[in-house]
Amino acid sequence: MVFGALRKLRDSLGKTRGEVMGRIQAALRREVYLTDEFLEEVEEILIAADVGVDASVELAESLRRRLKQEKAQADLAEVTRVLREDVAAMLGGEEAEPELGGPPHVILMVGVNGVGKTTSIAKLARFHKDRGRKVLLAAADTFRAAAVEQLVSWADRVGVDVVRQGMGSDPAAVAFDALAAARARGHDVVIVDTAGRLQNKEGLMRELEKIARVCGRQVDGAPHETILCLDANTGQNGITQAKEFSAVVPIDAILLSKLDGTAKGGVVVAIARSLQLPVRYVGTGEGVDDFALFSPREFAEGLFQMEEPSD
Ligand SMILES: Nc1nc2c(ncn2[C@@H]2O[C@H](COP(=O)(O)OP(=O)(O)OP(=O)(O)O)[C@@H](O)[C@H]2O)c(=O)[nH]1
Ligand SMILES: [Mg+2]
Repeated sequence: MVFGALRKLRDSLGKTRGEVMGRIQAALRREVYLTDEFLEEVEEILIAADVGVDASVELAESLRRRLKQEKAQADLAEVTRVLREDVAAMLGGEEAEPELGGPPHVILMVGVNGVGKTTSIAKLARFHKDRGRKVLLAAADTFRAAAVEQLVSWADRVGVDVVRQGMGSDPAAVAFDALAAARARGHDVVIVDTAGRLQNKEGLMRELEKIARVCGRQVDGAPHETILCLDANTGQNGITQAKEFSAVVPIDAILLSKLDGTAKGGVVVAIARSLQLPVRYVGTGEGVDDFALFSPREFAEGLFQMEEPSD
């Protein structure tokens, strides 16, 4: 199961990998030596994959330093190896299971509209259920029509409980009810769904603050894990979202969704560098199992992996 999950992360990087490695390979066909032009091109390729300017410059610089010492002639296997090692080191650590608070361990899922919060909640519910925990979902997106039904339908499919109220009711009240229910019925994990909100909409952002505060009144230290869901396709814009959300509720971890559909998977590096926040989970497809704990090593290997020669 663990190996399957790791393969998902690697597979989901297919588009980004194809783009990055294809271009590096093409550049190497033209340049036999590690020239400045080649290194600049690597830098550009990384920036195009949304690795971020600072990290891209640093990675190209390290290639120059490390490979010039070893040999001047550029070799794809060597370039790939150094990039892998450097990116893994930049991201640091190994994948880690989340530490649980509570009980119940309270997770608050936040993010802008349509990034994949509700789908990711279903995946996360499955993740905890697979570990033998009793999970309860709180349908605190009472804003968007059909949001509650969407969550209830996921809860049914995954086989976990859900607390709901009517459309338009106070989301903080739904969270309050859910936590009370979890305490009464012995749930280990509560995951609170929230409405998508643009980071510059003051009223909705205040509402988020209120939801978090109400959780803290019900359960000590709650929310224990506030997860910001970012869509990998939005690339660098995700960093702005993270900064704005962090100003309202302290974010503990990033869940990067839709890694499967993007050639901009390098944004993981940019996020890790410019925010002091770990990317802890990734979404690798639309299904409930298309989910993985983020592994820096697996990510680096998945990104810089030589394709089978096609000619
Ligand atoms: N390919 C892919 N699609 C995803 C992933 N995660 C979510 N989606 C899709 O993204 C779309 C939006 O997902 P939702 O879970 O409804 O997003 P949301 O953030 O809850 O949206 P709002 O509640 O409207 O703010 C759906 O079509 C999902 O199937 C993923 O990891 N990969
Ligand atoms: Mg939703």
